[in-house]
Amino acid sequence: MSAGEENSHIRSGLTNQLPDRDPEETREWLESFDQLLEIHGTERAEYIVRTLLQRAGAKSVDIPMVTTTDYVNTIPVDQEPEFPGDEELERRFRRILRWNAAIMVHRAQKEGISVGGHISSYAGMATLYEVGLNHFFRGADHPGGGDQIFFQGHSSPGNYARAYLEGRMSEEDLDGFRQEKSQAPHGLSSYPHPRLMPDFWQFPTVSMGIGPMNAIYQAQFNRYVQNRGIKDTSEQHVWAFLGDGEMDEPESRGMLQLAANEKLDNLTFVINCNMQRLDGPVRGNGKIVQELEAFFRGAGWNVVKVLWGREWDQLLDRDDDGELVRIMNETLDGDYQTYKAESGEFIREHFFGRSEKTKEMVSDLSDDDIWNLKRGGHDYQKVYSAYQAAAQSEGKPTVILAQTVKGYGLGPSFEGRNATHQMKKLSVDDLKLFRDTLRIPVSDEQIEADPYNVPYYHPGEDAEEIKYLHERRKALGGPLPERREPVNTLELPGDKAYAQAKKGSGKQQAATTMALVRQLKDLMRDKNIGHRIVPMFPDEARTFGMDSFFPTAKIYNPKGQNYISVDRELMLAYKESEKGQLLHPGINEAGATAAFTAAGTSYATHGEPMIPFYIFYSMFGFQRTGDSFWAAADQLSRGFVVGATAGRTTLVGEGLQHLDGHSPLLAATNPAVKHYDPAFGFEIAHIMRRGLYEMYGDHDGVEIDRNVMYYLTVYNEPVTQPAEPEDVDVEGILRGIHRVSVGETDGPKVQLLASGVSVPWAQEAQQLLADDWGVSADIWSVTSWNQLRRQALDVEQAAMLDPEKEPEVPYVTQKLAGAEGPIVASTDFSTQVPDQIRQFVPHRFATLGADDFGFSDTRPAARRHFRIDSHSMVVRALQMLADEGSVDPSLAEKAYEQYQLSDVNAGTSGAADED
Ligand SMILES: Cc1ncc(C[n+]2csc(CCOP(=O)(O)OP(=O)(O)O)c2C)c(N)n1
Ligand SMILES: [Mg+2]
Repeated sequence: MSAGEENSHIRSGLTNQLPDRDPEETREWLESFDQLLEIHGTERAEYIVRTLLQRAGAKSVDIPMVTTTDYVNTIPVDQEPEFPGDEELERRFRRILRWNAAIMVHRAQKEGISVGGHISSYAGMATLYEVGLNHFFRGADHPGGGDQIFFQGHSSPGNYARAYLEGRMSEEDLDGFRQEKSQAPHGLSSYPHPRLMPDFWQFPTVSMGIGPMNAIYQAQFNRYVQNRGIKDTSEQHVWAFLGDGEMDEPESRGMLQLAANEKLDNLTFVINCNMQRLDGPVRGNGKIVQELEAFFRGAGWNVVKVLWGREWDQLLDRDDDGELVRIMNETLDGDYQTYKAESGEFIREHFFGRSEKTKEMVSDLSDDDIWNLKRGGHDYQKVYSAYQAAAQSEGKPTVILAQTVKGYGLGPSFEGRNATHQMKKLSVDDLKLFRDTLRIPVSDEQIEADPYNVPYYHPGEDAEEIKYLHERRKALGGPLPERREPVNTLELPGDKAYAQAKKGSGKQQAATTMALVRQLKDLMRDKNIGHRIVPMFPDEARTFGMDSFFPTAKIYNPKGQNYISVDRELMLAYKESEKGQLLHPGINEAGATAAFTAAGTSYATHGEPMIPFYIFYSMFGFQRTGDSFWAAADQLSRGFVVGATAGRTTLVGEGLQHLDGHSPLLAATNPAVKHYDPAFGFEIAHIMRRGLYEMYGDHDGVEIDRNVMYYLTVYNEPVTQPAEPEDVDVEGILRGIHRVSVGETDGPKVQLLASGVSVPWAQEAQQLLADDWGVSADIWSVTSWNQLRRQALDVEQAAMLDPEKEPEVPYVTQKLAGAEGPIVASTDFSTQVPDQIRQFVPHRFATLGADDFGFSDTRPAARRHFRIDSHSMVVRALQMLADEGSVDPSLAEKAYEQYQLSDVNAGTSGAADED
């Protein structure tokens, strides 16, 4: 790929049809260019043209973009700032870091332990971390607030090794790597997991692709709190360390536009381009750096390439005719990788040997000298220059593309090898070589005595390099990573904020989505927490009736609203503002989940509790972005997620891909998520109030987990919202089940358990059972099948662990203890949802659910198809009563006929309206 070919689009881009208004002047310019080329050669000519292009850009002369530049460092040598650190001292402790990181992983492979780990990634990225940690990354005590650093997941050994040198971790801690329980309290998590090490890690990163997304939204959120006047974050910078392989994830690239559009110059991606992923080369036949350069630049980012160490400077300086740059441009990544797994001699022959001129250039260098021509990502000076350029970038986020060698310094068995990613052990020979390279004072005897327990090395607190290391971190505001939780409680709204929901909807009908939105509005009016609420919706506000928020709360847009809005005259005009409260990520559930995570962890990251309410189409929540919710849970996020338009039959007219019959099950798999499926507005009010209390209430010494996400499924079918009963069973609502109606017929008893939108069907069924069959049904609203199951399992577990003690009875069992007759449980979800409580129910138990894919039809037809409607409940109840001998078996058959249960057109459960 020569520069000329690469940039050919410039010519096509500039094809212009304007007449030449001054041919004479044009000719003079062309002549001077020709002269320049003739006298000073291609390289100089390229340089001048590039400089002119830069100047043109700076003066806003519109020139089509150059998507890639030559395969050399972006920052010219003469523009490199002076490195302010003590390079020798830094190199000294960096060697120790690399030793201890590798030894920690190696020691964890002892016989009988063998818990894995990664050595090579950190070895290759140590300089990238260290330049940041010694000169750029601010700790939490910095006057401007701490930076937020997304460390690469599988490079965690490097972070632990540093914490050891800093005295934050002991040898015992390092020996607890990946043995979290068996070595507790010294266990260390494999990767950055705030949930497992809440004082250390801030951001979970190891699921590839989530780190880049979350970093972008963290940077956006920092601006959001700034613009809304909640916190001055102007000095805080977000840095994300990513692998070149990780950049293959669509999530890694899919949100770049947002960062550019919002001019997030508080964000830097550092991509470690070691040209390798897990199995082998990232782009063996191509050039990942060039690909990423074009991609990021196209998205509007500032791109800084750090490809070559200082040893190359004088060679490039002598490259008058651009021959060296040409072979640099043309060499494939697969070859670059191989060079570093071979030798100086090999590089002389296969790289420099490609052209007589370049061969000649290195004729006076020894093979060792050639071997020591380093990659830019291992050079302090070059990396420092790049970081400074990133820190000073204005108006654009920066990506640093740093070329490195995977397994750097680990010797020939590791460096650049395809298998290096997964190599966890060092042979005795590797250990000795590694020790020699790093100059670690560990003897052959020490290595040979017990090759699995090779000693760590710490030069002592008084060593010059350790003092320096401490000084640097002190000057930058304390250690990193570090997670703090400065604020935990808020003054929460009292009864008044929830009063409306208690009244019900009177004669009108309203969907639970509406009830939730109304409640949210009331909370947003609260003087203490109202401004802390962050409603967010991926382009569905109108679907959920939240367009009513637009004119008052306004949609956050750092640019404000610079156009004449088409609906400006309307009451519910679409209003954007730099102070807007609503986050509208576009049609972007992944982005919204990332925004949720940033807002939901602000209590820790910024010491400013913010309360996200992320409202989405329930089908596109846990199913689509389950991994992001997993990361949100890891990051100890707090907040509310709302699956609106829930149910497999309720979202009328939509089809297979919209109809959610299983999100409660997906939510159940996330231990930090509490799912509720409320039927009525007053239940919603109690649930939201409890959620806020758990997250930010004063717990008065009682241990209650604050790090929870409340997931509420709400529906768009209008139903009669009853007023809250006088004797409302609040505890029942919050723990998962409460009785909403007692059957008053004098006859056999049955219990109808329902949740969400199926409670009204149970109400119809109660009536039918009484009127047509003389059966008395009680109705229970099961607000959380998931929580009932969890509590019951906890109780069983406790009983197993303490057999002497009188076992506690699960809550659901207690609640249903006195209830008579069989149980029919139904939901608008699949049967697995209610089936979760089956073993804890002391009754005959049948579940009705929508188990197949959803489809488009009217609500009554769909519910009849799945046999979950009120008539199906009646027939099922009669069958069960017959099984028990409480009614004549012919009743069920009669009911089946009478209600035409086999006819989908005979169903009546469900309104035709939407809300
Ligand atoms: C979503 C996801 N898929 C797969 C993995 C397993 N994995 C861990 S590291 C890795 C290779 C990473 O390569 P790269 O991003 O280039 O990192 P580096 O070369 O710096 O180690 C893979 C596939 C993962 N962590 N996350
Ligand atoms: Mg890589």
